[in-house]
Amino acid sequence: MNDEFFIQRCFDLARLGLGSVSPNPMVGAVLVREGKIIGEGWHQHWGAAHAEVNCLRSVSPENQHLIPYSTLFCNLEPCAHFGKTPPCTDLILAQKIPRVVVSNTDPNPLVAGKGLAKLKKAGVEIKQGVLEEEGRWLNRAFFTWINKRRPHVILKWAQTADGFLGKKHTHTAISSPAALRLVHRWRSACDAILVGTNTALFDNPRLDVRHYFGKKPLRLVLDTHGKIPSSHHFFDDSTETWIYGSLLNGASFSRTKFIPSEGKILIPNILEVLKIADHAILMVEGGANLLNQFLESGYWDEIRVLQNELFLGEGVNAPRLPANAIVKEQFQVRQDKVCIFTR
Ligand code: AOF
Ligand code: ZN
Repeated sequence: MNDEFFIQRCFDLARLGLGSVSPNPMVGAVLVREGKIIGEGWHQHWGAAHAEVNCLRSVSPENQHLIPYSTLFCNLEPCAHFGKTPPCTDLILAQKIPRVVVSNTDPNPLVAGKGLAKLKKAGVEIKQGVLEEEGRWLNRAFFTWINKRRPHVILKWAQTADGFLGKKHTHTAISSPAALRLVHRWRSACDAILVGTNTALFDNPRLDVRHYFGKKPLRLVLDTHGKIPSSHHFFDDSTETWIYGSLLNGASFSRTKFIPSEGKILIPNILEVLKIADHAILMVEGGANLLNQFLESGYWDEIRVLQNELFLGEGVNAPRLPANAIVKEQFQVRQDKVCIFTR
């Protein structure tokens, strides 16, 4: 069994934190002695124990004596700072672990190479960069959050085979139930979902996670001209919602916040407000106008397109993919082709 095999296992463990750790990274750790895994752990919730801590805690009493003869695999460089939890490097040194293998160095300026340097200085053998590209893709939202200092922006749309989002001024169901389930899974892994006025008006979306399980993201809608009827799902106060527009007369809400705004809302402002609230992953679900605004301004990190076999003949044109978009993942969900692009 080589180092890549165990880093791959770290990725699998890390992924169990999807939807629960943002804006922290997804991290998994594995302790290996002579090719045998004797401990495993992952970062389970934001603010809770780091992967390395959970991994070492999982070692059975009869295997504890093997720790100073084992290799610790971790997809992210162990931290060297006091955050919500103490530094993982101190734990590694206290447990006398002689070898550490990582995929990515931590871009967080509080760590940024300091973790590995500290371990190296203390005589720990270090190997870094194992499956580095896979690790960066897994934690792409975290890398955006730290490197670009703003939320990771995912643009998502469903289109027909002939390139339409739907018929004009009416709701058109395009995706199959299986694809819908996938979208709800994507939602549960996001911190916030945004739609424009027309989508909210004509589709009346709930923007919830009823076809999957897990976290319900914040709903965000632009309604600066007060066009969305108060009977629409957006005003049902069922989950945390931000409405860019004016407060409804006489209505009282507990989970719905109105952000007073007039005229055009600038994308950097939306991203800034999300950032202040620690919402690090935003999915924009339409409509065409809003998606095009994100594309034209360059505020996108990922594009997810579901394409069905339907032919509509006419309707609202799907956004045009930017020239610098490259396919990163491609798969089929029943009759829907799913494509994930990055830049
Ligand atoms: C690790 N192992 O499992 C994770 C790390 O506030 P804290 O203490 O949770 O620290 C959060 C930062 O620590 C986060 O921004 C990232 O730099 C690093 N995350 N590091 O060694 C882990 N989740
Ligand atoms: Zn740590």
